[in-house]
Amino acid sequence: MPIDAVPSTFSTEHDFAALVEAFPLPGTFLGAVRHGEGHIHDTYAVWFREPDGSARRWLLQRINGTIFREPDGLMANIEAVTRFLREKAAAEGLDPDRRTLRIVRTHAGTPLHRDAEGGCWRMCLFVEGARTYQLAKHPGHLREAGRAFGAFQRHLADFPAHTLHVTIPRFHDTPARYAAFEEAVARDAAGRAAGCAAEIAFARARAGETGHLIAAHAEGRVPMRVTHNDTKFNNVMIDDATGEGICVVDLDTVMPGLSLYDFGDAVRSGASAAEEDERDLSKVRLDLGLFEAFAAGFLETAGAALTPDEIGLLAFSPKLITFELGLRFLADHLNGDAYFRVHREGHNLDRARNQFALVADMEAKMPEMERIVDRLTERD
Ligand code: GN1
Ligand code: MG
Repeated sequence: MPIDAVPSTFSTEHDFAALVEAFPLPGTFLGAVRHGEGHIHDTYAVWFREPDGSARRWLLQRINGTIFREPDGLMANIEAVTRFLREKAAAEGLDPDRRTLRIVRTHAGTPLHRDAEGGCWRMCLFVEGARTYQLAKHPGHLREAGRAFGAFQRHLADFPAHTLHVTIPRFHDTPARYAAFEEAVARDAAGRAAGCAAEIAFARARAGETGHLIAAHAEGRVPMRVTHNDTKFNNVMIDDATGEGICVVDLDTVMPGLSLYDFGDAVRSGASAAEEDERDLSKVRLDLGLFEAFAAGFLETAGAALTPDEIGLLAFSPKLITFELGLRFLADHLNGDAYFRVHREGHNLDRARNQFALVADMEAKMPEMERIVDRLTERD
């Protein structure tokens, strides 16, 4: 990259010069800037002047150790999965460095660097010439996201799932999330329950639906697979030149799971007409055109691997995970914002309201969502 692409101001949040020294990177360190919109980790782009005078950036992240209690297991998962995906990309004649993450090990040969306070830092290659979007700009984006997440699913279909560490137990277990929400209401740690009676009532009215996917698995109708578990639309990198969804990022929660939660979460985040903390709820709705585009892309790349029961639950899954995330935001608001990073007073309550508004809109549109899936899979 030309050197004038380097930002003019840098972050002073950490001693970045000392941190980057732990990793064998070529060139002279210039500085670090905050990167991305994640709610969990601290992410920075770190800039270097290369020996030839050009500029290059890498991605440095501090893992949130409160949420991820076993950072070594987490990194073992990511290294194993990316090694596997790199081989699949190479076998298809694609560039592994643009199709999945490349983790840079420290001088000591470990995937993590621990700072003096015990903070865990990791480094990876910055995928240039591609970017993530908070909101889809057009249906083509969703189709590409669908193809990328579907390919991720298909590529990992023969990965030995039992070798993965469970980085967050019961991550997408909606009944367990519901129970945690009820506990948060009962504890009312931040004294906020009285201020969200309507949201609590909305959640309670839907308590009976939380077990549908877990039950389908328990009854042997949907299989356990290797899943991503955080398939937000903004976790797909879209190539600037070709518009192709090339790389699925944020692999922290890759674990055994149900493909329907992955499908649903991508629809929740990508096919909503508004961002997930939009306060004007009149803007929050499921865009059926975007839903169709995502489903078409996903079915194109993963469809052959899906069972009839999985396909039968595709339309339902976005509603369930949207409800689950609404429960998590509401519980976190009640707990005093202990989990998700907030940028303003009541941010988690705004997010919960937004997700519940999206649930209500999906409820109204469920027959149309079913029809779209039927049409795409020619079941009608
Ligand atoms: C968190 O930080 P981010 O955006 O990657 C969360 C997801 C939520 C998402 C909602 C480990 O992901 O489960 O769906 O926020 N990740 C974790 O924006 O809890
Ligand atoms: Mg994430």
